[in-house]
Amino acid sequence: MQPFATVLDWREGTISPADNVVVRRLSDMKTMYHDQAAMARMLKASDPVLYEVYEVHVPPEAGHLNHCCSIIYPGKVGDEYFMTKGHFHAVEGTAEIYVGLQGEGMLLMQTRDGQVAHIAFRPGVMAYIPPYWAHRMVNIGAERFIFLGVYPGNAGHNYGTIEQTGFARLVVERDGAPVVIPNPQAG
Ligand code: S6P
Ligand code: ZN
Repeated sequence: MQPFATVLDWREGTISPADNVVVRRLSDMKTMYHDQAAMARMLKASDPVLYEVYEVHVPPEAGHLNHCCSIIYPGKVGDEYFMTKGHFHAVEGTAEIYVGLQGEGMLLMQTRDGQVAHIAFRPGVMAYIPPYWAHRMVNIGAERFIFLGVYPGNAGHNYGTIEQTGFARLVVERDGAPVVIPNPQAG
């Protein structure tokens, strides 16, 4: 294939041209927030977009690099901040790099054998997510949280494990500030 370029608008979080834009709404995340009553109340009123991902497709092979830009909107379900679904890569031995572009976030990570980690994001923070670590981003600020992701072409996504077990840590608001706490419901 030939070299190519796209344009990343790092203030807006868009990539032009993008091959695909993933749009995730509250209703796509029904079971993922700890306060199910708050989720039900919010869904009765509306079904807002929680985040979008501008994706550039490359061949799904190990030598290639997927790159995409995610925008998580500000907000909470109950006391839990808007976040991505979170996933292991389908090919678990693949890493990822996240770079913070706008806003404030928290990166939650965990392994299948019970290790957990988190990294606070502001513009310029560049995190390395090693192979075998599941990852979820959370918007802990009042503005949009925008970050770039780069990961191997063959990585794929496994959402099922996180859907079943949840994340070991939650990011919730306490006394007006974000805190990372153990998830009492984690399986
Ligand atoms: C892909 C990479 C990101 C996420 C995106 C949305 O490996 O980690 O592009 O896909 O931030 O998160 P999620 O968990 O819904 O895929
Ligand atoms: Zn990933």
